[in-house]
Amino acid sequence: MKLLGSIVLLLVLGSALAYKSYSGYQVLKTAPLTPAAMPYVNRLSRRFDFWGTPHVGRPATVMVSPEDAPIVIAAFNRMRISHEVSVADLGPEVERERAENEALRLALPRKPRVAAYDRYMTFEEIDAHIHETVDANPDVASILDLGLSYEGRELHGIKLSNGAAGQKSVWFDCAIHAREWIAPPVCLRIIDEVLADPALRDLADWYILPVANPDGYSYSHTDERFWRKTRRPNEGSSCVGTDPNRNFDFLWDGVGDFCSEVYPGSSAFSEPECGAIGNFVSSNADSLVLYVAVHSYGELILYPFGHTVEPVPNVDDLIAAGTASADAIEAVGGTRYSVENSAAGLYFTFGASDDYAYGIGAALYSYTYELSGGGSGGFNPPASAIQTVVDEVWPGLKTLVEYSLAN
Ligand code: 0X9
Ligand code: ZN
Repeated sequence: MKLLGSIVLLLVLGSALAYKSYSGYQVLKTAPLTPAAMPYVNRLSRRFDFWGTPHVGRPATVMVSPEDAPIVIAAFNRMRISHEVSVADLGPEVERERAENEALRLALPRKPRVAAYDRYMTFEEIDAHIHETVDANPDVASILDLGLSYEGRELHGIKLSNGAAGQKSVWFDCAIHAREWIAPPVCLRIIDEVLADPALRDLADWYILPVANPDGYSYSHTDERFWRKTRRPNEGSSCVGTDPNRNFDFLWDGVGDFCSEVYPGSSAFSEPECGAIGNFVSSNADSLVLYVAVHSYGELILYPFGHTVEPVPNVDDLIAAGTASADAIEAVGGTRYSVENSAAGLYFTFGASDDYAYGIGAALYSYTYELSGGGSGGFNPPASAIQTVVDEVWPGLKTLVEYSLAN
């Protein structure tokens, strides 16, 4: 018994030790960015970890280690970008949020076939939930098997369908960026709603992937709260991982530092997680009407392209559908999402999933939703905020589906 107690204590201590403390890390916040500041911020964002999407007219937020803080502050000063310290020491904040999440996980055990919106679920819990949901609804639900992640986790989503041939289809993926924990509950809510409403299944076949980067998502639970990338090691570097949202095979840009949070990978689709989604999108191009990647944070509805502000051919429809969606979100509780071209803030990106789905001609309607932020670093809305976010975003996504299928 004594031995068992010691083993448990060692395990608990071990997992606490394995978790990155973020002690001494700071969060810096700039004044609203001027257009002139954008190219500098863009350059800095290749090396330092900017949170949310840096955007002209809005403050930018960057997390810095104790070693990097003076470098970034000096760069801001040189570029005349005024800034302040918004979190002086992230360590205690992250620890508190982690303790809260752990306590909730113990206090609120998962119920079979019930998605949790009162706490953050682990990858294993979400995967179990999807399987139970499919088992309980064999007539309308099936596993969407996209293969394996780099570390061998199953890329399992769900297909919801009325079974009719020749249906149009819509796609949603969540948490391709590991730390964006508020995203999977949105995907799970879509599943709940479409299961409950046959009329939604008559509209289209629904494909939903609640955790698109399961290795990174798991790692952000066990080791580093603010992990963003995949977990594939980079040959010749101690820096692990690729930004999956720079790894898609559309205008893939091979220039990048292994250690950057936006490292695009060794080749387009070097990451199995991205290749799996890309493969699905390209092989379902005939039926796919709408592609949505759910991210956090920023309260933005972004449409293609990310590499140019030149309007795409159906830009009017993209804006109209996005605006209808934003209106539906606002009607719930007043939160206003802004509908924008991904590059409009002059933050150019290449190889993103939304641009791939649109650019290869698979989905005429393609978006990235940046949900609301919260908590110490924007990626940690308290668990008590999850329900509010899913309650307001679901009507917006439903409106988006209805609009894109009707036009
Ligand atoms: O930069 C990204 O990948 C997304 N922002 S995030 O803060 N979640 O990392 C925005 C992607 C928007 N789409 C394109 N730029 N194509
Ligand atoms: Zn993201």
